[in-house]
Order: sequence, then C-alpha cells, then structure tokens
Amino acid sequence: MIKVVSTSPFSDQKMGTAGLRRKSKVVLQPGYVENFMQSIFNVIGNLQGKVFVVGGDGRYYNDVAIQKIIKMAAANGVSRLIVGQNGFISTPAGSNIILKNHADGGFILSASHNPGGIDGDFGIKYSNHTGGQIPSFVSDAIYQETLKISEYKICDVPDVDLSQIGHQELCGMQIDVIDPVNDYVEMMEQIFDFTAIKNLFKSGFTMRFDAMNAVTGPYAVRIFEEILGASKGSVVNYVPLPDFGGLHPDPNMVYAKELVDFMFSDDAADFGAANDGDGDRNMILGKSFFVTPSDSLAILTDNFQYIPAYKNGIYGVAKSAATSTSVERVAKAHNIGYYEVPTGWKYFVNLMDSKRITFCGEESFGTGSAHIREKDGIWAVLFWLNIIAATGKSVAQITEEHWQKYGRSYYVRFDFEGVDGTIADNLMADLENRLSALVNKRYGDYIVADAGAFVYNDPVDKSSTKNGLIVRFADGSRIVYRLSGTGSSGATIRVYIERYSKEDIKREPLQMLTELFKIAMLISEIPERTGKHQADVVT
Ligand code: VG1
Ligand code: CO
Repeated sequence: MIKVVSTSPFSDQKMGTAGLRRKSKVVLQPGYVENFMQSIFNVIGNLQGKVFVVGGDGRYYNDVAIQKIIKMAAANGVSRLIVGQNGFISTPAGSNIILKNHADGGFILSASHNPGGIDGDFGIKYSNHTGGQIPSFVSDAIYQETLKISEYKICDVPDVDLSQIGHQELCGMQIDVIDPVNDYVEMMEQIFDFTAIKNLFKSGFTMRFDAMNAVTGPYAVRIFEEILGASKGSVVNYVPLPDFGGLHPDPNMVYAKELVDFMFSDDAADFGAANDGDGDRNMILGKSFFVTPSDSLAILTDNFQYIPAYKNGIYGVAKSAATSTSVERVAKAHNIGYYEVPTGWKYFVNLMDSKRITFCGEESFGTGSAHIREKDGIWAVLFWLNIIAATGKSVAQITEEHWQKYGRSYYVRFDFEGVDGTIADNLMADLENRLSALVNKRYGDYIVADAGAFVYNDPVDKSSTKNGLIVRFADGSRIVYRLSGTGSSGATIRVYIERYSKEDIKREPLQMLTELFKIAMLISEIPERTGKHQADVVT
C-alpha cells in the first residue's frame, strides 16, 4: 500500500522564526506539504520505533494536511502517532504531550497569530523530543533537503477517522487519537492554586477570555468556566473556526479590538485576556488597563512565590533582545540568572533544559515557563488569576505597584508591513554598517552609548546567532530593529522602542516615545526608503 511518488523541489520551504509559514494558496499546491514532510523525515533518518504528536489549530487546510502527514508517517516507518481528536492540539498542549509521552517530536499545523482561510496563512511547526521547536542547524538541514527532494512516500489508503478517541492502525503504524485538553488541564492543576482561583470567582470576580475563534476555546471553557467557576459566557469566540470567523487571531490592542473595547467600557469585567490562533500568546487586561507583555513577564517573575509550583524558588529568567528590560531589574532584585536571546521561543529551550531559567518571555505577547518548551497563553492567564486571588489586588494595582517598586519601561513596537524584500534587506544591511559611527552622537536629549548587531552565543550548544540591531542611549533607552520571520508575503520591519523612567510612571507610552520614534526613523531612513512615515501596526 506504500506508494512512492516522484516530485520536484519548491524553492521556498525555509522555516522562519517558528516553523514554515506560507499563504494557504501556496501550501495548496500539489506536493507542497508532502515535499516538506518528506524532507523532515529524510533528515531524521531511521523512523522505526519513533513516536510523533500531530495536531493543529483547526485553521483551513488542517484537516487535509493532517491526513497527508498521517499517511506519510506510516509509509516512512514511524511506529506511533498521537493525534488530537478532530486534529486539534494547541501549541503548548502539544509540547506537553511530547514531553509526557517521551515522544520524538511533533507537528503543530498552525500559522499562529496570522489570519487563516484560503486567503490567509497556513503553517507547520516542527518540534523535537525536547518539546520545543528545532534549533536552526536542524531547520537549515531540512531546507537543504527540500531543495533536492525527488520523491516522497505515502500510504495509499482512505482518510483516517479522527473523531473518536482510541487506537487504530494504519499501514503498520499505531494511531492514538486523544483528547487534546485533558493532559493540559491536569498540568495546569499541578502548577496553580485552583482552590484560590475558584474562591476568587465565587466572590463575584468577573473575567472575559477571548479565544478569537481559535484553538484555545475548548481549553478555556473547560478550565475557566467548568472547573474554576467563572460565570457561563466568560469565554467568548470559543468555537475554533477554519477562518477564525474572519478574526485576525493576534491578541493585541489592534486585533483583539472587541475585547479591548469591552474592557475599556463601563461594563468591563475585572479581568480580560485573549490568546492567539494556536494558544501560545496571551494578552492581559484589567478594567481600562493594558499590561504590556514585557511588563507582564517582569510582574509574573516578581510574584513567583504565590504560585504553588514555583514557590520554592526559580532558576532564572530570559527574554528576547527586543523585549523591554523590565524583567532585568526583577532578576537583579531577586538575584537570579538573567539571559537575553534572539527572537523565537526555540532559543529558550537549551536554557530551560539546563535549568538556567524557569520563566521566559517575549514582547510579542508570549510568556511561559519550563513546565513545557513553548510559550503558553492559558498558563499566563492562570498565573495572573492566581496572583490576583492571592493578593486581592486588581490588574492595575499590581502593575502600578510594580512600577512604583522598579520604575517603568515605556515600550511600544512599530511594524512596517508589506515592504519590498530587497528594500528591507538593504535597509538593514546599510543600517548595520552605519551603526558604529553613531556612537557618542547626540540626538536632542539622547546620546548614543552603544550600537551594533545583537549576537547571541548559546551557553549550552555554543551556537552563535545574529538577530536584529540595537541602538542603546546613555539614559538606558533603546531602539531595536529587526525583520520579521513569520510573515508570508513581503517583509515586515519591526522597530521596538523603549524608555525607562524611575519616578515618572503614569504617562502615555506613545507620548513618552515621540522623540525616540523620530530618532528611530532618522537613523534607519525607513520613511525615505519605504515611503512609510507611520507604522502599519502599533502595539
Ligand atoms: C514573531 C514574534 C516572535 C515570536 C514569533 C512566533 O516573530 O516577534 O517573538 O516568537 O512570532 O510566535 P517575527 O519573526 O515575526 O518577529 V507565534 O505565536 O507566531 O508562533
Ligand atoms: Co502562536
């Protein structure tokens, strides 16, 4: 029943910050998924005895791609697949399933926060036995393989029924269809004080969680409403839809507009949160209050003692270079390890495995801990609820007290989207060349203290990665520039701007950063080279 099909390479199957991400219509091309998967299987080599986890966020084409992957895994000699019921598994739940079952890796079919549907994006994230996404040297080898692939193997059988939980066999491979929510819920119960959170809801505390018609709906309904007792209807947009009901499942002030409007209205709940398409990002809101992800990481780290799983101490904390320096001050105060890595969760994996860190986070609405090897949206929401339950304080109070204690990093990210790829590449290359000449230059109130490329040397595998350019000013302010690695068309230039203030903590971030934004544009020549004077998305 095993068919060997000849194929010819696609030139664009290079993985980005988090897996392969392309327009759905690109992925629909005959052989596209097959070539990519066969290249992975070829690089892994002998698949006898190997176990993989497969699922996705339910977006358009998930159902078709998952059947291809199952039939190809069987044809390539994989011993066992653990598949989410109806093909659903969130990215954090997938990481947990890999670790819990000592699987050799897993495939989460998702383009994460990118829109779905036939005109949206599709993607595949590939993790190894660590439960985290593969390091760059492995994705480079897979890319090389995609460029020379000439055939793939597939079992020529009808589609597998994924609607029922249980075991079945396909071409000699065992398939276990599992409930994707159970193990995840069990893990959360072991980390947090569910009794305290239950009591919080009993006392009348209200929340709204926006699942954005994506994968976390079933997880959120089970955990927040059914187990913890948040009132029915607290979780909205909880049915995962192939096109996310037209939503752009990116939990930020721009795309989670419905939730933001509600939380800034007179009827606001006490607490608001949203997750992205595959459930690894989170946004935290209080009544008329937004917590930046960089601050959220710092606040969670500072409050680890309230969480049963962490109360005996944490190893350390890490952030991506583009994330604000808030958490650095917390790490110093607690005298714990502190690391700065390139953008992308895969860079945290070695630090967690080697017990250098417990928490990590990115400005892009990602927070997580060493309970798994992916960022975890619902985990972050539960962490906040646990702190609120333990302290009796509101989101705004917790955040403002944090600023009083540590000062505040005003922080905003500006995205310039749909830029021509060559223009973007040249802009970054030229900027890098000019940076060293900027040192000691004065721009209004700001003097450049240091400027150059960000280079990360991994203390565990000794690999070296260059990602983004950083300009540091004498007062501690920073501008970071980098190109996005998750887009599916054109280039996106991200400009991250930060300014620290010890006492002045109640101002509007955009106002505080007006001058630095102008400097950022001047230094980079973004307006002249792209024709854009304003960012397309500001978060
Ligand atoms: C973006 C974010 C990055 C995140 C990545 C994957 O990457 O900036 O912090 O790790 O998305 O997140 P980039 O290269 O576009 O800046 V997800 O939730 O899309 O898997
Ligand atoms: Co995501």
